[in-house]
Amino acid sequence: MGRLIVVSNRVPTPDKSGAQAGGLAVALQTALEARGGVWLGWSGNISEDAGLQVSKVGNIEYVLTDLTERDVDEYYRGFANRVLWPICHYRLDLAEYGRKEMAGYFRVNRFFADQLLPQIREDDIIWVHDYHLIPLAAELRKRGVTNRIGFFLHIPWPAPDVFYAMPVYEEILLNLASYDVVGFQTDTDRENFADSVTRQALGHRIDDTNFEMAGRRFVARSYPIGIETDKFARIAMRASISPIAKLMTESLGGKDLIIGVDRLDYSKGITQRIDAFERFLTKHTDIQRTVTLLQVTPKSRSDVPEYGAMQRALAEQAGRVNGGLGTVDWVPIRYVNRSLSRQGLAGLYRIAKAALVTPLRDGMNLVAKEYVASQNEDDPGVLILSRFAGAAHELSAALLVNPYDIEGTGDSIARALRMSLEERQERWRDMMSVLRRNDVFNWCSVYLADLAEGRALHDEATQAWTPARAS
Ligand code: ADQ
Repeated sequence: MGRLIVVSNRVPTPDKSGAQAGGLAVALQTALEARGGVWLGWSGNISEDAGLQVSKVGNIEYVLTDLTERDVDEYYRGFANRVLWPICHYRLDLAEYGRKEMAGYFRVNRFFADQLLPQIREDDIIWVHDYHLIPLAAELRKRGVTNRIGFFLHIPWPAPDVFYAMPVYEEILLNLASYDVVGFQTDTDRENFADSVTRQALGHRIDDTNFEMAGRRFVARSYPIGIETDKFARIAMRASISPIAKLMTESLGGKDLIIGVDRLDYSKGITQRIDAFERFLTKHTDIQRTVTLLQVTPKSRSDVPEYGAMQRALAEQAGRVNGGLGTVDWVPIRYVNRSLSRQGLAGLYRIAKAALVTPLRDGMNLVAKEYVASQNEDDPGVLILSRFAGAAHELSAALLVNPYDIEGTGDSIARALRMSLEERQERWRDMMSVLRRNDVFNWCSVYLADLAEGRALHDEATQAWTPARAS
């Protein structure tokens, strides 16, 4: 068995403070540790020094590189987060396409390929993560790499007409043919991808999962990502008596808690959620004052202009609702711009009667899964989940809502708060069995099994095809 090489934009290097890594990092580290391997990516630092920072922990070598200010501006803030991210989340209105940024995106991918090349051994398998690095395999193939290379897209793949609005869509699509396995979160994403390929006759579909494009055969399948289900459940059980959960319970003064936890991002539907909560408060006046919404939203990507504007708009919105409906002894919305520890989050999830997970679009949404795993089976809370989150494909026992339907979502809040114990338990058991079946370790091993398979086919199919390069 060859080693595993993981490449992602950012690399979660083990934290000296002992803080626990998220589920994805734990699963990948477990796979890397078992096979031995390398995890390569951006250090998060900006400098003109292209030297690699290498450290070894157990069986895993972490290889980090700084990027220059220009690289970060064009590749990360520019093309990745102002073109690919909004387009994949159906926000064509927010996409700021520029040739300079696109060229920077391809340039940084070439740079990563150059850094990775000396690390690769003959029987290594390479797993590339997310939209920042789509062209990486094509760049490696140009450099003569014939290893198995897989790609996993953590965010949605949009409907073809949305995708085609990106001026450089053809090149992005063709670059994916250099992978052996292209993984998506849901079948809908995979079908959108298939339609994007076939509608413009850029390639063809051999069967459900096998495609041919640009002279290469590859597999495209969905691999819904999971969480560390059992561990999260254990943490939540202990965390329900943690200081933060106690403090929260005391400060609620007997009121019910509804929780929302999201990075500050326009895809998460936080504005619409606050509107829906306000509608619930003004329509269901009998239970209005029995509940408080805690919205925990750490800032992210603050240097991308849309995010800074959204930060201000949300703070104003929460303030307006509190000012209009709050009383001296009751604040409807507690809005917190902070990160919390996993224990802290798990404790809050566990005491919350309902979670509002209402993204306008989301690849998967792990918060939905974490909330379910954190519940007490004797008295579980209700998950109110957007049908546009990837998680809705698996968690169909949640209260599914359309986040654009403000009144409907508001009514679902009332329904959640009034739901019988029996119905809550039935829904929870259903969701929990899905989460136990497909946790993050299962996700990782199913993907890697597909990636490791079919070497013979791959050896035959690897051709000296090189996609046109943006410069
Ligand atoms: P994200 O868009 O970051 O991930 P999500 O799946 O919800 O979205 O994951 C967020 C993670 O951050 C969760 O584990 C959550 O606990 C944590 N988190 C959020 N707020 C926090 C806070 N205040 N304090 C501490 N932790 C917090 C992308 C895609 C998703 C996809 C994931 C994984 O956009 O659709 O599910 O990758 O593939």
